[in-house]
Amino acid sequence: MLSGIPDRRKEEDELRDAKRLPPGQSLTRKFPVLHYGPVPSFDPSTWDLKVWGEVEEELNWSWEQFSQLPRTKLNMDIHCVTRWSKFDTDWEGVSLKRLVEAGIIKPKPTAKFLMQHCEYGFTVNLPMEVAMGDNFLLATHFDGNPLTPDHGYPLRGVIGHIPDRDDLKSPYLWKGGKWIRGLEFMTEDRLGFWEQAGYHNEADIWKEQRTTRGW
Ligand SMILES: Nc1nc2c(c(=O)[nH]1)N[C@H]1C(S)=C(S)[C@@H](COP(=O)(O)O)O[C@H]1N2
Ligand SMILES: [Mo]
Repeated sequence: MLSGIPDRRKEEDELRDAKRLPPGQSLTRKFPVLHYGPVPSFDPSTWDLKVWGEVEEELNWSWEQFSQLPRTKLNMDIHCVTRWSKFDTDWEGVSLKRLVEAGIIKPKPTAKFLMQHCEYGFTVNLPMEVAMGDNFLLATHFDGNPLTPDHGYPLRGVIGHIPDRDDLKSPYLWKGGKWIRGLEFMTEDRLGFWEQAGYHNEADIWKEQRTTRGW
């Protein structure tokens, strides 16, 4: 509706004044879907999540086991490199930080980077200190409901910006992999799928680290 446009602009100006709208971004109230390749199906009897690499103990959780892990809720703003931002989004799932604090996942001191491994070989990398932030979640729910298939059901990484938590690095949304099946802890950094294609490795929303090739 045309009458919605001035409202959207006004809200955008308010968010900019509140320092919540990063440069080059604009507000959307929709939730666009973006990924490469098809949407996988989910079978709870065969699904698993593997944890390997620089950990004291490798793990392999069934869906039932994963569903019993301690749960965390998170409200944050998400920012897509294609220039839309969505504010005050509600997520629920499992926090890597909390799993590590609870001794459920035990990274070795040599673990410096995390690779999220997703269905069909999709990968995305993050430094450990970013993946261990309060703004990174292994999410099963969005807005009180299980994720929809195209947003990553049953499990996705999600990362964004928590207002007033400028102590945390805030990357663009692509740094959360949809349809996660593995967490690999690494000593050295390796580039994920979009990073190999020329997306910026750090992806800081405030520095507009979108790509490395100037497009
Ligand atoms: N498995 C997988 N996860 C992915 C991607 C992908 O291609 N495959 N694309 C990323 C990109 S580029 C973006 S912008 C976000 C989009 O998430 P959304 O579709 O829920 O908005 O997913 C990220 N996670
Ligand atoms: Mo993206």
